[in-house]
Amino acid sequence: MADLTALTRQALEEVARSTDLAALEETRVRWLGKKGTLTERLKSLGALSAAERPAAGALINEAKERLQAAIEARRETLGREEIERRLGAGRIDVTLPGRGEELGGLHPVTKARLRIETLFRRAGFDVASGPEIEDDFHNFGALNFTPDHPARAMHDTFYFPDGRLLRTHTSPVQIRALRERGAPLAVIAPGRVYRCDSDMTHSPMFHQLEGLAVGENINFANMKAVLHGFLQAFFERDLAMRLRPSFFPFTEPSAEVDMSCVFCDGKGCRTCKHTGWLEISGCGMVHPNVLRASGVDPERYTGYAFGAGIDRLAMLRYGVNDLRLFFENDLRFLRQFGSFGA
Ligand code: 2NM
Repeated sequence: MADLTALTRQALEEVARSTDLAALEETRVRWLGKKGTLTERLKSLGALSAAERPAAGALINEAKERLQAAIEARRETLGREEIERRLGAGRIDVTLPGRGEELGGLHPVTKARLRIETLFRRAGFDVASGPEIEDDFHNFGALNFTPDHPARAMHDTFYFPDGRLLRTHTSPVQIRALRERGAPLAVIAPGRVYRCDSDMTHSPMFHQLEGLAVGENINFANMKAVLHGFLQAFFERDLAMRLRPSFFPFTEPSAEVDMSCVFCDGKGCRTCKHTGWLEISGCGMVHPNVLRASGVDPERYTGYAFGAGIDRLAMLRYGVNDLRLFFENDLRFLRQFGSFGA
């Protein structure tokens, strides 16, 4: 048993030198496994005399227990280190954005609308909104449509069984604003409108921009300046504008607004059908009947109003040649407008 002390010291050193759990396990098997050095020692007790056996057995067992305790302690240390190392290596910053996250963007019609709102706000207009389901009075009656006006027909307007309807323009928003706030007033009303119409160039739902300014000295020249200023700001270029006589129930006089073609600068191309002009809007001085229906005295106040298609404005600004692209929501199309802003 003389060498047992030396053997134990050697075993303990090997345990201390085991730098990972696998190495430690190898050390344990080498000393305490079925064919381990200390196990062999215990087996060899049989060769000793009965008198020597108990003392020798006690010494070997004591060495075995010391070694087991040392291995257990070392295993705990190495296990803790292993956990610390893994936690350190795989540290997660939960505030980082997720992998592969795609940024969304605004729909081109939304971008156009926001741009329009910004420009008109800059010119002193409020932005108003209202219900898409309207009644006859706000959509037609107050706007000086005669009871037999063709726009009221079932084949032009979507009606509900109770007589209400999907607004066919955003004029009712302006009627509501005028009745609620009175004159003077300057508002635009952008929004969805609905008509029984669907082909290459017409969608049953589309987006309209209307504007209304009412005051004591509002005149046709004010309207012309505001519309021209808006078009040049929206398209970010100098362009010509012209007015042609027209007719609407709610304005008198009325006019169509043309602007010089943004694609050929008025020289003539396919988009402007070789005329050099694009029809972009309708406008006019608010009919006295409309002011009266909104509780405004037409002897004291005058006003101008205009209407244009936001989808068409968006097509011209972003160079989109097919209206239907706006309503199909094909991601390959929409991704081309990926960034925010106008
Ligand atoms: C247009 C053309 C001309 C218009 C009229 C009104 C209201 F409500 F004030 F009477 N809002 N918008 C108007 C005038 C709309 O669209 C082509």
